[in-house]
Amino acid sequence: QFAKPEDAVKYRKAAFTVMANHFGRISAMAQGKVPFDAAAASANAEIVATMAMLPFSAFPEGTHGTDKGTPKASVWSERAKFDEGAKALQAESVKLVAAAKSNNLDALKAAVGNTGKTCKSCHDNFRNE
Ligand code: ASC
Repeated sequence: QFAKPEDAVKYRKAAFTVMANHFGRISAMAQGKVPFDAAAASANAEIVATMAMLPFSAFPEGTHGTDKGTPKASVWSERAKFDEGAKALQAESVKLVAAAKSNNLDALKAAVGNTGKTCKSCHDNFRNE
C-alpha cells in the first residue's frame, strides 16, 4: 500500500485532517454556532464515516514520534486496544450518519458527543501531547 513509511504518515494525516474538518462542521451545528441543516450534516457525516475507515492501515511499525500530535509507541505495543479504538470510531461515525439523516438535532448532538469521545479516547491513549 505504501512504498515508504513517510508515505503512510502523509496518508494518515491527510485522512485525519479531512475527517476533523468535516466533523468540525457538524460539531458547529450541534453547538448552535451554525444553523442545523440535516442535508449538510448528512453529507459531512458520510465523509467522516468514510475517512474513519482509512487511517488505521497506515500505521507501519516505527512511525511513532515524540513531537506533539505524533503517535506514541503504545500504538504498536497495545495494538489490540488501538484497533478497538478504531472500531469504536467507525461504529460511532456510522451512527452519526444515521443521526444526521434523522433530521433531529438532539439525536445529532448525542451522536456528535459519542463520536467525539472516541476521537478523544484514542488521542489520550495514543497521541503525544
Ligand atoms: C474534533 C476534533 C477532534 C475531536 C476531539 C473530540 O472536532 O478535531 O480531534 O473533535 O476534540 O474531543
